[in-house]
Formats: sequence, C-alpha cells, structure tokens
Amino acid sequence: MWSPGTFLLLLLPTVLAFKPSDFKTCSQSGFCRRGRALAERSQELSSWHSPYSIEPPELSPHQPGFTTNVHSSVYPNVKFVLDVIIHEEGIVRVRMDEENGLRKRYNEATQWALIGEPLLSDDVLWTVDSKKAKAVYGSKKDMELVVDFNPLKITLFRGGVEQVVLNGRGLLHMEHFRTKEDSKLAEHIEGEGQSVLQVNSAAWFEGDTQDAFWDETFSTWTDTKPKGPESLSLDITFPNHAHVYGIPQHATNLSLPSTTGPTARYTDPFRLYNADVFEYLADSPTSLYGSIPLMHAHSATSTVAVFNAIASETWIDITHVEKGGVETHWISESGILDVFLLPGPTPADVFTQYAHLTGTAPLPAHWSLGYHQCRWNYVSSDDVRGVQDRFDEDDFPVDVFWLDIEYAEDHKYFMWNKKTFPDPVEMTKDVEAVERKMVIIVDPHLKRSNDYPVYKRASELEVLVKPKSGEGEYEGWCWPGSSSWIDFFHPGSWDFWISLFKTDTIDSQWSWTESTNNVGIWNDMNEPSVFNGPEITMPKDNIHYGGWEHRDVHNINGMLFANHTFQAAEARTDPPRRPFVLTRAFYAGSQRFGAMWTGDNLGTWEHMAVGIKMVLANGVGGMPFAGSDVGGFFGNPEPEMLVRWYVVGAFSPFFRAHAHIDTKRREPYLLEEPYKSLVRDILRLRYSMLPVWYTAFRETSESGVPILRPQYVMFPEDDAGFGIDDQFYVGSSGLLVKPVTEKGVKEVSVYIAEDQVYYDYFTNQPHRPKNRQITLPANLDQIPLLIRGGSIIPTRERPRRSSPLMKHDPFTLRIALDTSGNARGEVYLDDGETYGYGKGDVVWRGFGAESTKRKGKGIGAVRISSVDLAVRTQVGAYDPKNEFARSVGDVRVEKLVVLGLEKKPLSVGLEGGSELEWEFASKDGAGVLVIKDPAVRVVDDWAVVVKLE
Ligand code: NBV
Repeated sequence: MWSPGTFLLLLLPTVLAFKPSDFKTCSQSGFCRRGRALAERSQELSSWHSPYSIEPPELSPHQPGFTTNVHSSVYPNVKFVLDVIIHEEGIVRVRMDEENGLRKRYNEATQWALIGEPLLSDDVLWTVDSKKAKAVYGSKKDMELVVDFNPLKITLFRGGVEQVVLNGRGLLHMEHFRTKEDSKLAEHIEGEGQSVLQVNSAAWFEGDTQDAFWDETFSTWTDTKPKGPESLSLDITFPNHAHVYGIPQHATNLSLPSTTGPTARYTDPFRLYNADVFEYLADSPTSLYGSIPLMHAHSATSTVAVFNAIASETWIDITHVEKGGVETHWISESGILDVFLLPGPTPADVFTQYAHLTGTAPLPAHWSLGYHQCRWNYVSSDDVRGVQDRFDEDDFPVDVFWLDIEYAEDHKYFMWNKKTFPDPVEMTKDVEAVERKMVIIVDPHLKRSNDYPVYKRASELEVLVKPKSGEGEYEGWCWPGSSSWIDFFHPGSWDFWISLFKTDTIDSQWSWTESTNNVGIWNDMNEPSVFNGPEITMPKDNIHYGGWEHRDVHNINGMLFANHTFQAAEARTDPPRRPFVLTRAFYAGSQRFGAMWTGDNLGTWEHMAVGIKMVLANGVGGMPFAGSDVGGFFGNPEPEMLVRWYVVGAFSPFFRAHAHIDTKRREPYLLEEPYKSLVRDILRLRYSMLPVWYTAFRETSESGVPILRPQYVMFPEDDAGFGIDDQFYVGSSGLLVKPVTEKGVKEVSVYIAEDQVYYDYFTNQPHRPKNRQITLPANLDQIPLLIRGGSIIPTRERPRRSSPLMKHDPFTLRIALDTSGNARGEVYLDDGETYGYGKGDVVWRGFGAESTKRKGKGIGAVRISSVDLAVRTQVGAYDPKNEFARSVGDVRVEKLVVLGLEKKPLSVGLEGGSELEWEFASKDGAGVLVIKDPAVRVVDDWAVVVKLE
C-alpha cells in the first residue's frame, strides 16, 4: 500500500530540484530593498547625516554604562532608548529599543543565545562633555569607547586606533511601529505634494514609496505583516581591518568577499535566514541552514568582533574599501538592536570573549569523534546488521551507524516501521555489542494523526506553533504529509519532550521504550523545513509562545529543537551522560547542544573544497563540532573523489559519510582496490589520532578557540596568511593538513608562516619552508600532513573495530623537535561518556622535550618528560589517583619517535634508570630515533634522557 508519505517521497526529487527562484534575493525582500536603498541614498547625498541623536547621559565616572533617550529628527514624536554598557573583559553592549511604541519589538534573542547575564565591568572611567561621553578602561587603560551625541555614533578605540564604528555612515534606522492609517495619511499628503515637515523629512530618510510596509507577496505566498514595518539597519565599520570572517553559514571563502563596491564578488548581501536550500551552490552569499550573526575583523595588529544578537532574517553587505578597512551594513527584519563589541586584541581573546557570552562546545562523548556511517536509508534491521558485518569482515573501524527517516512508520518519528525494523532494541544492542552506537533521526514535523502519540499529546498540551490567527494549530506539509510543529519556545513543551526520550515508561505517558540510552539523536529539517511554505519554511506571520511572530524568532527556532533534544537525551539516565545530538539548523549558542553538518552538499570537487571553508567558518562562529557529508549527499562520487573526501572527513571534527536515497551504495567496503585499502588506512589514521582530537576538544571546551585553526588564528600577525582557507592546524597539536580537493593532483604546496622546521607525518622527512612554502607529494595514497617543529603528537596505533575498544591501548609519542631542539604537547583522557571529568576524573599529561645545547656544537642531550597538567590547572577535587586514572593505570607509552636529531645518540635511558632499547636511522641528515617500549605508564611522571655527547 502506498501511504501519502511514499507518494511524497517519489515526487520530491523532481518537485524540490534547486530553483534559485525558491528563495528571495534582496530585491525581492521588502526590508532588504529598503535597507539597501537607504545606503544608496546616503551615498548620493553629500549632506547625509544620521537623524538619530541622544540626550547627554547623566552618569558618574565609575558607572559601567548609561541609559539615555534617543531622538530621531525624522520622527520627533517617536521615542527610543539607548543603553551602552561595558562588561567584564571589555565587552561593550549597545542596546536600543523603541519606548512606549505601538507594539513591542522582539527582545528575547539573548535569552536563548547567552549563557547568562554578562558581568559588569568595575574598571571604567567616564567623562562627559557637551558632545560626547568617553569611557577609558582595560588593564592597560588603552581601551576607549566614545559615544558621540549628535549624530549618534559609537566608536571603540584601542591604543588610539579606531576598531569598530557603529553608525559612522549614518545608516542606523529602527523603523518605529505605526498604524496603517498613519502611513496611508503620509502617502496621501505626499501624493498631493503638500509640505508637511515630518513626512518630507521622512522621505529623504525612509524613501517615499513605503515599499512593502504592510504586506508582501513572494511567489504564491503573501506575508500579511500585521505589525507593519519594523526593520532595523545598522552600519558597522572596521576602519583598520582588511579581513572579516564568520557569519556562518554560507558556501564561500573564509575571508568574506565584498557584496558591494568595485570589488564585489556577489550582487546580493550575505543572508542569514535558516533555510533548507536544496542542492545549494558552492559559491554564494545565499543563506543556508544556520545563522550565527558573529563577525570577526582582523588585521596584523588587531582582532575585534561584533555579535549582533538578532534572530530575524538579516542581510549583510560587506565592502572592502579602497583606503583600507571594511564597511558592513546589517539589515534585519525585526527585533531590538542588541550588539556586542568584542575588543580582542587577538583572535584567541575574541574567541574567549564570545565563549564567555554564549558558552563553548562541551566535551562530546568520545565515541562521537570516531567514524559515522550514514545513508538515507539503511532499510531494515538486517540491513544494519549486514553493514556492520561487512565493516568487520573488511577491518574498517567505525563507531556509529545511523538511521534516516525511513525507519519511522509513516514518518512518525520514534515509531518503528515494524515490517522492516521488527526488533529495534535487539538491533541496537547488536551494534552496541562491539561498543558501537546508533544515531537515529527525529525531525521536528509531527504527522497530524491521532494514532501518533507524540502529535496527540502535543496537541492536547496546546504546545504546537499557531497560524497567523493565533488560534489552533499551524498545518504545513512535510515528509509525513500534513504536519504540525512543536513550539519549543513554549515552556509547556519542555517536560513533554524530555518524557518522550525516556526508555522506560513514566506516568503511563508514551515514551521511547523501543530505544536504548546509548542512542544519539539527529535533528534534521529544523530551520524549519516546510515543503509548502514560503521559501520552504514557515510563514513569518505564524505565532509562537508569548505572541511573537515566527519572523521574530526564525533563526533561533532550530537551536531550541536541538537544545531540548540535548536535554532530553541527557535526562535519560541518572546520573546523566553526555548526549550526542546532530543539528542542521543553528544559531549563536548552538555549540552548547552538539554537532552540526553542512547539509545537503553535492558530490563535486567544489563542494568538497567549500565544505572545509564552511567548517572553518563555523569554528569562527563558536561552533567547532562540524563536518560535511563525506562523499557528498547528492550524486555518485568517483572513487578518487571519495578517497580524497575521506581525508577531508578524517580531518573534520565531525566525521560522517552520508548519501541521498537515490545514490548508489558507497560504503567503503564496496570500493575496489586500491581505493578500499586507501580508505581503510584513512579511517585507521583518524582512529590513531583520536587522542589529538579529544585533547583539542578539551581545549576548545574551555577556551572557545576552534578545533580547526586557520592561518589567521594561528599566525595573527602574518598578513599573507589571512586569506588562506584550504589548509589548517588541528587544535594546538601542531598538526597542519592541506587536504587535496581537486582531481588528478600529484603535489601540493603548503603555506608556512614561520621559519620553522616541519616534518612529514608519514615519512618523518624534515622540511624547511622556501619562500614560505613546503611542497609535498600528494598522490592519491599520500596525505599532505605536517607536524610543526616543537610539537609532541600522542597517538594510539592499534587498529580496532571501534574507539571504546582502544581504552587500554598504549600510546606512541611523535616528538618533533623545533629548530632549538625543544617540543611540547599534551594528551587529555577521561571516561569519554560521563560528567566525571567535572569532579576530576581525568588524566591530563603534558609532554616536553628540552635540549641542552653547547655553544656552536648542536644538541648535547634531550630530556623528554611527562608531567601532570591536571594537578596544576584542575579546579576542584582532582586526585592523580582518581577512579578514571586507576582504570587506565595499565596503559603504557609503547614508543617514542624523536624527529630532528642530527646525529646518533650515545645512549638513551630512563632518567636515573636503565638504558632503553632504541634505533636510530638517518637519511639526508634527518635523524629519526625510535625508542621502543620505554617502560613508562601514561598516568605517571617520567623522563627519558637522550645523550648525544
Ligand atoms: O532525512 C532525509 C534527508 C537527510 O538524509 C539529509 O541529510 C538532510 O539534510 N533530509 C535532509 C531530508 C530531505 C533531503 C532531500
């Protein structure tokens, strides 16, 4: 029997083929048109100035900030209020809202994005004169915030140099709420050519057409806009920074290109409006599935950032200006002005400042850093078992098997199709038997059917999104046919959602007893994707909890779904364990709730390449746990492309192969030789490096500095690297990779910003950069992967079927000496699944190599040592003999590989102990010392001394 769902499925590939016409351009979006027209008028009029001014604030010198009234010369009767506050770490918050307006502007974005109210600075000195208020602050007293009163302009200086300027170009505009009658009157008076001061002055500023104020039609949809115009425009200029980064998600370069001016690469602004863009382009400013309104601006002497906490559709024009600097213009549909200026001065500082506002990515479950095998769809429990068997037969490591939407009867998520999945718990347990996991999809659209307990209960609780009338349930079309959506802004939905994921029954409510507590959750389609909605999403005049329109909250909507899924998965056990949630839609703060992927990419070289840039940009946006579908979602990649894509995946924080339902199966065991063995080697390489990845996650969970680090983050002073986005470092490990993303490549050139030795990871060959380049062979069986001199890389080299099986495996340390003969590195371990690390159940070791050098004689001796980092930095009850440390007390360091010695050592031994077994080989003056079984444990302090004289 064909269900409506099957029918829809068959139709979709044709119905949904990418049509740029499905999505608005700026010129099809009323408020974007108005915003751009404002910018154009400002350029045409030499006497242009912002009509906004503020009343001089009353403030005492040590207040953190002030509140004052804002006037608009265009609308003298409309009242606005401005708050300027300096927070800890020198973060400046600028807020503006209409006061006593006809309606309320949406002001809750930060409630969802921030982890708490930022603390106020107690280190500010204000002075006020008739024209401006000036705050001096910062430990060096080198930060200055200047607020000019008329016209209103806010400038952040560091060391006397302008860093960020708000409203310097006079494009600030908060359209006030008005009635249709007022606006009709204005139109009428103007039409008759009468002179009414208010109307005429409004015309020079707002334009005289009242363009799309009260409704707007796109294709067959009309947005009724009951609140009328309420858009928000703000120019943000970085006069002394040549590069801007961030504002994910776009398929574009990491260093964002211009959208206006002579160097414009695109004709439209970058758009932030979470959207399910089918077969998206690999080079475009179009909005994609997620939106993080955070932009870094960078120069060789300074990094700053702006976080514009807005949740409505937003367009951003970027202009690299000839005289230097970058001008940006942000145009949003609704909401208050709520902008944070992050003062830097380095990229690392900006990451930490942003993390203090919105949080960091928590330490994920260790298994989620392994390899994930997905496809739309593994069609039955026996299919899953069969795939697992083939992985094992061919010795491919894998941690996770995924189920897409076809597991669910009639696309009613949680409910198994019992014909194909008769034994879901047994199937999951078969996967778990070798310490693997399953991740199962739960989409946000609920089939409107009373035999679906999830919908039924949500409907009873009245927690579904409402249509524009504000009554009843919004109904749209998605996989199950007629669907409704839970309104996660509604507090009444929260406990209900948590109850669904319980694997036992409580209070006789329905719960997911046919699941296990190890199952991870995949949240797709949460932009939300609505097949018959405008731009494949919800109508903007739908109503959410609190009476807010969907337009106000659109970009946050997907984050709330992942947020509550994360909480639900965590609440399954007591004590809780780290849940795994993958989300497609995201917003500022989504990093707290799991991983993201770059959605439905195409199996093309361009998409493979842009996927790296997108993951880097997500890192800039504070969301480091990211990856793109290995192999490309659409299409059938040729084996060469697939092999290269596995390398991209193996060097992504989130590593998952996935494929569309219409593609040929392409699990790695199906490949012919030599491709099959190449992919096996790549998977094993990823697994051997899990200690590096996990250690990098620990660091990012504390500092917010991303896992994949582009050149400008690693070498903030090196101009030549600021535009590079096809190579990156992994955390602070010192690994530098440049994945090949083109066909037929035999060699690559890696950019090196420093005069340092780098070693080929596989051959140990040392390289010194020539003209800042290192050229490496890059045939299909070669990965351009370098170790930066000065690093120590911990790996586990025993091939295993899944990552938990590596728990007791020994470590190898690759000690890559820098040009002075020194190196350092670290490894972080914990149980990988509980929150025990919070109470000190960790092993965190720092490794060092220090050389003694005699004048003009080279290295005399190298001392390689391991120290306890946890004891130095852990807060709380860390005890070196903690439960976890005891559980891995048997884990050895089985091999030390020392790179960079010029000659054969005379002896190698444990400090104060016996001689060890070692081998030294030298080729072309590059010495490699291998110390076999130094007989030390990873949990202990130890030192090995290599004597060369
Ligand atoms: O659930 C089916 C797919 C999924 O495989 C993919 O990863 C998502 O991005 N989903 C989108 C829905 C429809 C795609 C055409």
